[in-house]
Amino acid sequence: MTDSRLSRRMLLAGAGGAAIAAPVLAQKLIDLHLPGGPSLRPLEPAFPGKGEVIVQRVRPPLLETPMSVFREGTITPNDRFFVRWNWDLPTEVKAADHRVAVGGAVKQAVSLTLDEVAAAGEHVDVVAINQCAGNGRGLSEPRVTGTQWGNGAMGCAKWTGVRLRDVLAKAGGTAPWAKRVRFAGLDVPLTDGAPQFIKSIPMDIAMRDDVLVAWGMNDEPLSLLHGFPLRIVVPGWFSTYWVKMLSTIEVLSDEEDPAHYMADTYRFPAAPVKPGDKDFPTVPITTMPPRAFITSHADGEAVARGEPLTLKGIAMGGDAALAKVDLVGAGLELPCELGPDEGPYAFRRWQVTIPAVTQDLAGIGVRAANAKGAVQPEVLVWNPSGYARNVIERITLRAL
Ligand SMILES: Nc1nc2c(c(=O)[nH]1)N[C@H]1C(S)=C(S)[C@@H](COP(=O)(O)O)O[C@H]1N2
Ligand SMILES: [Mo]
Repeated sequence: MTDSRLSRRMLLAGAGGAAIAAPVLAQKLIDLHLPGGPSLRPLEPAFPGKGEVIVQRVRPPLLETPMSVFREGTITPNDRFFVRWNWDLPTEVKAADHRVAVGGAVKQAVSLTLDEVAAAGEHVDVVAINQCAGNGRGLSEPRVTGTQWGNGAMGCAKWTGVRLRDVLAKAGGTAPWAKRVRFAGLDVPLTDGAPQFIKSIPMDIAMRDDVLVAWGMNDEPLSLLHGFPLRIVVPGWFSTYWVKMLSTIEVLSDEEDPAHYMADTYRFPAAPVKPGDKDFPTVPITTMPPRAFITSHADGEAVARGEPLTLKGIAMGGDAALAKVDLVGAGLELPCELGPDEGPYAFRRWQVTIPAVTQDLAGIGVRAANAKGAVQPEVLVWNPSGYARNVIERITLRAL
């Protein structure tokens, strides 16, 4: 894609219509099988700018991808991709007026147009999973507060952009004492004095080859919902760091970032806690652990007794390549065959055949392990915000 075509497409998208939906009256409901609370959600066939998605909240939008979307392929279509905004988003962003301020511990603060960002360096494609740190939170037992997501707050796309480090170079590079790089977007807080959505990553992560300031999502310009015109992409890290509608890049001189969404939320207990525990030390949510899902069959489905059964699904390594996937449970432990490798941060398909189903398959699941040796745990690592769920997901199939 040439730069001028890129800019033209950016401008076209920027002139586009409203991203914010009028409240929808969904005809259909979907059961997310959330324990301990209301489990039905509207399945909206045509949320503005989207295809069929689960509406968790209209404004600010929280849209979930139905698990059926993950049945085929490894790339999540843009119109089915989950959406999460902490605060509201502007209904229009004019590409021609948009600037990205790059400042803080840099040689010379600059304000860059979209063309300047696009010309900052080589254009890079990365296939990577964007997963909310709270994905699967609604499945926590006991229940925790926050968006009651099923497992559909994740998706995999091809992201196109320039390297963040090339954008930092436009400001003459960072100071030798620079410690972190901080991002903010055009979010519109809904109440006075509400904290701004600001996130930051350590310098060594910011300098990685595959950390991008991206404008492309599956060969289309980012939609407003996904952060038009630019967003940060940090492969292997939870998407809380993937700041959308990027308007500010600030290089910090301190190791610790006091911003609300760094210091107070999106944190995980430093050591295991029990429901009710208080005042325990926490660490920021950062990298993703491995996960795997059965997509060919749903919990409770009937399968043919005495016949072979092929199960299929998707898996991810998290912050390292997927190493293996095993089918476990109901007295089985079978290695799964892995599909094509689309890069360490992408979904990868798996499949396995049980030679003959002799009984109900109670509590079967798939267990992913990654190249760093992380393996999905048997038991949920419960935490009060339901972050980083990666317990083995189990279903029961009835033999008929
Ligand atoms: N500007 C901005 N960027 C943001 C957020 C936000 O509230 N504002 N939410 C983050 C969180 S918590 C998630 S899970 C992802 C969701 O990305 P998506 O909507 O493109 O799927 O965006 C991240 N980037
Ligand atoms: Mo998130």
